Amino acid sequence: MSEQLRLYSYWRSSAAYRVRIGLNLKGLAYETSPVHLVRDGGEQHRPDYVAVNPQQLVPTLMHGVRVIRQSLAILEYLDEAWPSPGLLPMTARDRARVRGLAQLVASDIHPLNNLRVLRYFEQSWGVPQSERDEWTRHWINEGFEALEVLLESDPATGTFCHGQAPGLADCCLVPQVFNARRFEVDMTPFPTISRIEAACLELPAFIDARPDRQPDAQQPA
Ligand SMILES: N[C@@H](CCC(=O)N[C@@H](CS)C(=O)NCC(=O)O)C(=O)O
Repeated sequence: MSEQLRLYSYWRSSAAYRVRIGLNLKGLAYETSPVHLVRDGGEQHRPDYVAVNPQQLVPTLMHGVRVIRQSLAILEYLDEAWPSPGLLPMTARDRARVRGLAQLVASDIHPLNNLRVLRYFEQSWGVPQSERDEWTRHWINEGFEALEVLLESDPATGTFCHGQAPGLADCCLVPQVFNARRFEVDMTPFPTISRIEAACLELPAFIDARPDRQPDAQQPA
């Protein structure tokens, strides 16, 4: 497992942010290869990156010569390759709960608000910025309403999404709250989500993964 880890990342990508948290929680050193999603029409569309990730999305993780795509698959790969500390709990039932929380964010909230979706609205249909922002807020709110209930009502929720140690669901929650704040979602109706985010952001693994701490952090082009 001594081969180099390299993460194709963009500082504001919430999917890449998930993986940065996971790498940090595992204490794994990695190199960052920035892929600017905005500059020059988006470096994710450059042939050299398309060869690595035909979906033209970040993140992509290189482990030696292995290429791993999709943030949740990358996080589970890290967890299998470096089991301690675990990102998933011990029992099948608990693992299903944590994966369910993670997928609520990664599969059902985030894709609706992705850059390419918002760009399509703008370029194909001329949807103005204010309405695109409203769309984003709508889907974050709807997802967070369910997530708040699931977290608040379940005794398995602890300081973190599941128990007293951060894991896969927290890797997804914190970047999604970052996006919510960026789009000025009112977080007042989501006290449990906000409490867990605050607990995570006290930990170096989460602090070091923050967008503004990344080598490519800057104002968008
Ligand atoms: N399901 C993918 C989603 C990846 C994704 O959507 N990445 C965004 C950034 S958060 C991206 O690269 N967007 C580029 C674009 O929309 O052109 C994953 O979890 O890795």
